[in-house]
Amino acid sequence: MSKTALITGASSGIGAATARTLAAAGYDLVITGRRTDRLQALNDTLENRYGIRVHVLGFDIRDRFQTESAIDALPARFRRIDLLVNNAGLAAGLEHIDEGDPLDWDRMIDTNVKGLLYITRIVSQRMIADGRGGHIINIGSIAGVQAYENGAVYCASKHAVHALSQGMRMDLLGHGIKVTEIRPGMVETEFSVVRFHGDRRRADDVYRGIEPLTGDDIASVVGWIVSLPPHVNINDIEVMPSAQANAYLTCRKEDESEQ
Ligand code: NDP
Ligand code: 8X3
Repeated sequence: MSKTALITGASSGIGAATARTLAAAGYDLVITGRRTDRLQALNDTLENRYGIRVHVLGFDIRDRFQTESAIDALPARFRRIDLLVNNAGLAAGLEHIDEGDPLDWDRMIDTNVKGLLYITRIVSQRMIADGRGGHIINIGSIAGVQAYENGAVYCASKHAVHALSQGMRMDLLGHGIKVTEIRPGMVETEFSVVRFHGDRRRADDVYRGIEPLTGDDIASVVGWIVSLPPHVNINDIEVMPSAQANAYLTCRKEDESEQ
């Protein structure tokens, strides 16, 4: 019997790449996000290319009622979820704490922390009720173990994901549900465009002179983790571009045209 994975934030970046990787591995998919046009296009591509079944769920993960209603309304063939990839998330803003915008703080905390909690609660309840175990993969960040200047609230939200991953691993242990945290470094997706509120030049500058990770790089790590036998769990794993040592230190090649 094929397995079903639910991926939050599959309309771009790491989530979309993970959907492609898991589809290629034969998983049926539930893909979620707010931009349902993109999810529908991904749905069509994956069903045609891999012959799997995909279901699109459009909802804002910050809204508990929307999140729970969406999961409750899943068609019967998608109700049994074997793998939950908690990926939806964002950074908004990059400034000192005294200059931060509380609206940005709300978006980050409501999405990265509370949204992850809302969907984990309802999906883990179903996994437990089915009695067949399962696997939850949380996309954390190196910002979950290192704070950096101008990123206090994003880092706090990912520190929360780090703590939640450890806590839920203990809570779900007796139910045969594995919990993995993946902590990426710099991945070139829409992340920085979102962080800088659509300022693409500022976003591009983040990756200037280095080869960042891609969504596919993280997706291939997800693919490897879920390929391991049931008795093996990767608790957490940090994945960085070779040109990055930690949250503060990257080795950039200078652009000769600028000299
Ligand atoms: P993208 O901006 O490309 O993707 C973010 C995804 O999250 C989108 O599919 C978006 O869907 C979804 N999302 C955001 N807000 C909501 C919401 N309120 N409700 C539902 N879905 C939402 O960025 P990435 O792929 O890079 O980010 C994925 C995860 O990886 C995030 O948790 C991020 O913190 C983490 N990460 C990213 C790193 C990077 O350098 N890029 C490094 C470390 C971690 P939609 O807009 O359609 O709702
Ligand atoms: C994204 C990594 O360090 O660019 O989580 O904020 S960082």
